[in-house]
Amino acid sequence: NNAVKAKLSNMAKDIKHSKPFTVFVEGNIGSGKTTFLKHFAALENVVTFAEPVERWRNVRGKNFLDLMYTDPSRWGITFQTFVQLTMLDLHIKPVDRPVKIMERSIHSARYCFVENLHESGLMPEPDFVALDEWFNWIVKNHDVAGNLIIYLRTTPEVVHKRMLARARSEESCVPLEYLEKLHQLHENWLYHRTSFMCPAPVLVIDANKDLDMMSSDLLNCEAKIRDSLA
Ligand code: DCP
Repeated sequence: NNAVKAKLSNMAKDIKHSKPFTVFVEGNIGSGKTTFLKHFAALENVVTFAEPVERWRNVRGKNFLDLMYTDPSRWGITFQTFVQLTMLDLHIKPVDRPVKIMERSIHSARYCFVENLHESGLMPEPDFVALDEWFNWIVKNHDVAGNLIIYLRTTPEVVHKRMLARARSEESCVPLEYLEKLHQLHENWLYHRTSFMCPAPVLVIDANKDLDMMSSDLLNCEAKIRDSLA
């Protein structure tokens, strides 16, 4: 860990451009993004932004995440509009360090979650179109691009077990089938690259194993970030 800190510290001194090297950590629900991010949060030259789930759970006293799972056809647009806003807020937030690492992005919200609601017939067409128009406008008018995507690749069965074990109340009725659909959307986007445009090069990591077995993967990610900056 100290070696990594020292390397990143040197890297920071070498940085000449002001836009941070921006990394998106992507993967299915329960793939370990939050824990993965915590490792990088400890490094002094990195700023991490966890996904603002707590903001989604309390929007002026209303739990939008819960509303979405309770009645996706009615509240999917409400929830995803707010997700889009909070993700944009993180994308454009200025940082004073050379590396910015975000948990998810506005891209996975659109290409995985909104796509899933739409494909499953749970989001009415006009709701989808309104969200998509907003998304296209944002991508055109704001800098939401990244430099690297770290894809925590899992199987739906593994993340299903993790999701049940952590027992987030809103997710209690999320079936394996829902995670399978999200998995396929992540796979087509980031692994097979057959669906939507990737906003950055992708580093794929086997995230079925526990994080304590992933130290070499973490170092690999560090190296990738460092090399790209060199
Ligand atoms: N969610 C959603 N639509 C989005 C983003 C997230 O419906 N555009 C939902 C899915 C989950 C919750 O919000 O119920 C949080 O999802 P994430 O997979 O982004 O975060 P986790 O905390 O599950 O990630 P991890 O377990 O990998 O740390």
